[in-house]
Amino acid sequence: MTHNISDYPTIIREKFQQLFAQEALIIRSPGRINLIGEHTDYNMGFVLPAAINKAIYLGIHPREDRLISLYSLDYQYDYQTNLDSIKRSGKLWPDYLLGVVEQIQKSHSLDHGFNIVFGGDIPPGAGLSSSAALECATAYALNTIFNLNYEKMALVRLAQAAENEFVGVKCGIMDQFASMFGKKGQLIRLDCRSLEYAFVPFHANNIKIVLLDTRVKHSLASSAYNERREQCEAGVKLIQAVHPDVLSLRDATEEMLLELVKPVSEIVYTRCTFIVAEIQRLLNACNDLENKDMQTFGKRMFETHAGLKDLYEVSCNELDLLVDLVKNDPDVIGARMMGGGFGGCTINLVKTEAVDALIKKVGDAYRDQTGTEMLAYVVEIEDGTGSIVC
Ligand code: GAF
Repeated sequence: MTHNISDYPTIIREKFQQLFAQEALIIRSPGRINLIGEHTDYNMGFVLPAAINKAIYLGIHPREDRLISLYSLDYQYDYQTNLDSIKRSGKLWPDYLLGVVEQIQKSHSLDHGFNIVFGGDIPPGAGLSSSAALECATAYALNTIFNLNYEKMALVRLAQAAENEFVGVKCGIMDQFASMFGKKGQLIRLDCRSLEYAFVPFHANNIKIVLLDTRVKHSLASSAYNERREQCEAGVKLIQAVHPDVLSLRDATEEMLLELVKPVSEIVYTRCTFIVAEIQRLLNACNDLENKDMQTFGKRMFETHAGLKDLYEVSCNELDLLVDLVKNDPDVIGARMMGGGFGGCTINLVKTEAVDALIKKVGDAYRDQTGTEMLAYVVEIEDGTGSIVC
């Protein structure tokens, strides 16, 4: 069930009262987009994400006992467990919250359980990081109600560790970082090695960020993601035999790949060439932004898509179709698949006056060719995780 975004805090508050007769603290934690720099985070490169105006809203209140009581507004079912028996639920959403509790318990012994009600308007499975948003919301909420004194960066790491260790997806740091640190109107240029970051204003004069949702999520998404990561690590190992100072693909060059990786494994070489090129592409794209050269920036987005499709092989027919349908449209400045891949959304920079017509045109063609109804979200860049005062 979906609700109007502005209603969420009120609906959660009311549901909380109804279920637990308590006044909930409400946390908002947003989804993310990423303009360019895909699969570069776990290779210690750079990314250029931003938090958006689609978010998870989570109400929380401590309990007297050690019970954990969770309720999903959108899926309309609850899940209960105990602080002393946290294990994987085998269900759709509880693991994102329980993984965070498990991480926190590594350094704090919590004395009290808690009640949670949550919901939101981040479409699940669309590649907008609803899971990272839920992890960040949970981490921020527990930190607040139990006065745990974690810095925001520690909460990001904790949320990422929950996804890596409990959920089992070896994701990088981008999604949790963007959700936690997002800032209205600003992209985040994040160095995933040093975790230094800078806000970069998005020169969106007359340009809208339009997400076109394939509505598909192919099942190999998380296994292929972990496999890509392993291939990158394999490439680094081969290079390290001669260049021990190369710690990740961030430090590798095309020459090193040619000389040391290609002779051993063509597939590992192909994956690694994409990453090395993508890290450089992001740096160039940041210069384009600084020069307010959105046309060149947009071209690089198309190049990223081509690399993700042909070299990294994480795209799918539906994503390729959505990019092909806008590729020669003069009102589209740039487009590409976004996030981990194998489904979800494309991100498109579109001239404002052309947005409605473009969505209609692409939606019709997508329906004709796939039989699936495409969805479109025109998103704004918003602040990151925080509590809501209503
Ligand atoms: C997913 C992961 F969670 C991120 O860490 C990142 O690797 C992304 O895919 C690809 O850029 O969203």
